Amino acid sequence: MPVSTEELKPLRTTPPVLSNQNRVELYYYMRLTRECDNAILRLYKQGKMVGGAYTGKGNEATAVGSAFALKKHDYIFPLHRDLGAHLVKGQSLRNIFLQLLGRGNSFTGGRDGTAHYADPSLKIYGNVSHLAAMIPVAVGVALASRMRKEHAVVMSYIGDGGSSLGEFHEGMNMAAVMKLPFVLIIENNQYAYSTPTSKQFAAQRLSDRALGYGVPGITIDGTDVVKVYEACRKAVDRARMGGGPSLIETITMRMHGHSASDDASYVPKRMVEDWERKDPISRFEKILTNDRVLNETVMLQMNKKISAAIEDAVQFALESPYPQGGDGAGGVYST
Ligand SMILES: Cc1ncc(C[n+]2csc(CCOP(=O)(O)OP(=O)(O)O)c2C)c(N)n1
Ligand SMILES: [Mg+2]
Repeated sequence: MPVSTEELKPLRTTPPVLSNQNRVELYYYMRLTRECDNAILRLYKQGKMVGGAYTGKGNEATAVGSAFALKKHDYIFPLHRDLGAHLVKGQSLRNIFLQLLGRGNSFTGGRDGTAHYADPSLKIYGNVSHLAAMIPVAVGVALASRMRKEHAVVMSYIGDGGSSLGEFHEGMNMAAVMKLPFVLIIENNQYAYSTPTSKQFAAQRLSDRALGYGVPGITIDGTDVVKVYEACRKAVDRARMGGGPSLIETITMRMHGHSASDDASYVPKRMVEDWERKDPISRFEKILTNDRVLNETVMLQMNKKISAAIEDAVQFALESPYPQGGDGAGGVYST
């Protein structure tokens, strides 16, 4: 049921060229994400985290740059490395830390941790544990959204490991056949837990799979926030205009163990050192400093703002109550 482009006029175009203010925003969200991740690791070591702790170190440019290409009414299905996407989409730090610390007043009421939550008011639909299971759900949302003529785009994410699952194929194929407003980002960060990409797939590039679905596919440097934004904006605009889905592979590195409890001793030291030179945040910082967009005063203000916001959110969450025992039976069935 292809839709004519007449029906899908964009409500507002995202900037084709980023202004300096946009670039500072991108930098700010990457820094905020990194500092949140550091706070998460600290809380984990203090025994305050409920369940495992995951970071998106190395993935900030992909998470932030991609979500920046979305409008408020677009849908996002982020993964466990995509805290930056939650933040860009407008999630508050207080809500993030309530969820991570399993509090009773969090989105899931303490039933689940990490970013396994949904916030329909911001159109954020976090992942469930089962990798790739959300892809067909996201595709279904794209179909529903088109039927409702919302002019919205659905952006979903998957890892290099998760891209081997059947739901990846099923979702991508359905989105392609129905020309749905859907963008799938493959975060190729070299490992799926301890499995390197050489043992995960034989294709040269994961974006080559796009040809098999009849959709555009591109592989980009996932540590370059501007490149990520530009590629995603193109795909999002295309999807919104009725042009159908796209596949975007971002090449990154998981700069930390799979979770806080994984020392990643299976990753060659040399490899980590090489990727450290491509750190998405320090690279962009250099560019913005050379362009005189960032200076010491701006950085100082930003650091203060970030520290204060994280401290407030962590404190608020720590002081919030755990769920009551009896609450566990609630919310099981839809009323
Ligand atoms: C279907 C399924 N199999 C296994 C797992 C356990 N698991 C959780 S994350 C993960 C690694 C995922 O790797 P990748 O998709 O590359 O994402 P990354 O963690 O590297 O960002 C595994 C094996 C799972 N959650 N779901
Ligand atoms: Mg991976």
